[in-house]
Amino acid sequence: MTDHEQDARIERWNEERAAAPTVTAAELKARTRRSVLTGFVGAAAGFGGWKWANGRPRVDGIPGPLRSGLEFNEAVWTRIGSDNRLAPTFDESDLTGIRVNGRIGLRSELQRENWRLRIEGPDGSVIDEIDEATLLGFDVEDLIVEHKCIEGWSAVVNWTGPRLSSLYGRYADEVGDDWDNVGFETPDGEYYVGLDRHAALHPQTVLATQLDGEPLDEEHGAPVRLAVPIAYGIKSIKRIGVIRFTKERPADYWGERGYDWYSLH
Ligand SMILES: Nc1nc2c(c(=O)[nH]1)N[C@H]1C(S)=C(S)[C@@H](COP(=O)(O)O)O[C@H]1N2
Ligand SMILES: [Mo]
Repeated sequence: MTDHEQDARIERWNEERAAAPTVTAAELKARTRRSVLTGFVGAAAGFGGWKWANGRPRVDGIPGPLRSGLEFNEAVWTRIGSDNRLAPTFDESDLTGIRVNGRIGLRSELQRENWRLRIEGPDGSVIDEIDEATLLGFDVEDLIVEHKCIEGWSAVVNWTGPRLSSLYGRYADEVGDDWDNVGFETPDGEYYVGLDRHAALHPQTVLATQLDGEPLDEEHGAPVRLAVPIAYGIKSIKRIGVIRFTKERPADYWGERGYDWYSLH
């Protein structure tokens, strides 16, 4: 694919996004509240569930049990209204340093010289296996953003590495356009996350090879980890071994354990 074709493709996606219905925050609340209330009240009426919901503490005037339904729907709706929204960026003076959190998929010893990043297409074919030197040859994005963990802490971090969209650009001919999601796995398959196309192609979604200006160390995910500033930290998988462009929604470690699949914040 030529640069021109690539540009045309990106332009078309941006137009598709711009043409997608957007809702204001107020509309969103009203719409979501309405759909939650009709859905929940309808289902609960026969069981006396409405009475139960009404007896619970209220948050923002909505009974507690309905509130969690609202939050779920908001997470879904937020995607639609926020397509071009960027996560806030910070200054170097705001950097806080980041702890090591989560070692799932990092337990086996890493042999750097044998490590490869495998790229797979929608039909399951292996498109390329990139070594570290090749990965370090990509143009990079440099971002200072907040990393938010669902456990309730956050840190301001500087991520450096190629945009995932640049990687896709490099392989767009082979990968094609017949995909809606991207799945990522550690080399041992123990940790895995999925991003939808929007999160994957978001300009702040990067394959980070540096943290706070230094090469990533192994506990933070060397040789390469994902940084997805529009989503919670659970999506920022460390030590990526496989990137798979797929039609289906990929398996997601924390999604399978009850967290919202999108986990946007
Ligand atoms: N492979 C792998 N990646 C992972 C995790 C993990 O357990 N294993 N934990 C996630 C969570 S919950 C967070 S908050 C961040 C933490 O990244 P850090 O250790 O660089 O702070 O990594 C994410 N990526
Ligand atoms: Mo996290």
